[in-house]
Amino acid sequence: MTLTPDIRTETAYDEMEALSVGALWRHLDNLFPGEPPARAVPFHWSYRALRPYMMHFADALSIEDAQRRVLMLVNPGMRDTSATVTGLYAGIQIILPGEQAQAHRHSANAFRYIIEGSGAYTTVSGERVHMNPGDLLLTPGWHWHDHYHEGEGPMTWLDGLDFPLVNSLDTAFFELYSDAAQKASVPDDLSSLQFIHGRLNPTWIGERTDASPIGNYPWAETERAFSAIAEHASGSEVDGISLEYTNPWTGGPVMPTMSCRVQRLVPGFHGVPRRHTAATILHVVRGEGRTVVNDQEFAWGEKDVLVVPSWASYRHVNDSMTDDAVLFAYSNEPVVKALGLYRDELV
Ligand code: 1HN
Repeated sequence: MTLTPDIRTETAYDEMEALSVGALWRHLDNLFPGEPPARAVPFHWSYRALRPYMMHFADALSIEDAQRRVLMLVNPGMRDTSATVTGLYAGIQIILPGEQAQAHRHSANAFRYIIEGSGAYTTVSGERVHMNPGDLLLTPGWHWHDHYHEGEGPMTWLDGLDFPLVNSLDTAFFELYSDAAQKASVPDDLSSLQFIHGRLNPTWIGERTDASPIGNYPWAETERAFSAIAEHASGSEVDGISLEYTNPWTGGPVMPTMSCRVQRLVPGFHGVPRRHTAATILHVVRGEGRTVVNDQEFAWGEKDVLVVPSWASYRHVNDSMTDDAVLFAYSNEPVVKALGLYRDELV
């Protein structure tokens, strides 16, 4: 007996496709993999290899034409979204003396981790925030921001954004500001001056935002923390002396979608391997070392960038017996945790 004499299995799949219908039994393995599939691949970008291209375009392309002069670090497994790893993006931006990068805002959260040079500032919601190597500057979603370089020599920094996540949720908005630059409306570096002391929050500020109100977490503070901790803690056996930049209102990550950390790997550090479901981007602040991701070994040097996808095992090694290695790391851990999807294990 047949219930529907007009339907034949041989042609049914095509007919259903024309109706925008799929057969779950043919897709179960794809849709419900036993463990996270490797869409983002482990990858390493050498700063030394990128720098000539940055310098070339600093010469060949005006800031007005580019709006932002940035080399995107695109994961070979995620070319369709320009993501560096799941949910996250990294790029290297270069700005020359006298250049003004047009003011704009977007719903994506952003930060900059300063690599080379000094004398530039970014204006975020009317506050000029000055940049020096090793500083972490925040531009939370929908804050107007523009950059100006009043110093000498090129400046470069790592841009971190969550736009791959924002785009995947169809929540991307973008607007140009009416002028190239915002006018300063508060004293320079005000938010850092008011908040950076950590456990002393200004009581007169009413609005407690889920993104940190701090414009700049300066390298000088990071260095103070590392030297105060010195050898009094051995840190994490996986990540070394790993410190998280925090939102002073919550004690949590600096922005709702991205956790930013800085980690010191002492001379001779051999990390224990681990994997977790947060995707991570690492930038080498100083030193040299290697990271083994799954079965692949990546040797890294100063200013390089490296990605560890979700559920890839990783272990860090600092082979030097005399010098520290310092890594800046950011991840989508707050998103993964907020959704109850975080898992980790030593492997
Ligand atoms: C952006 O606004 C900046 O403000 C840098 O410097 C990189 C990448 C994608 C979208 C917006 C910046 C960006 C970006």
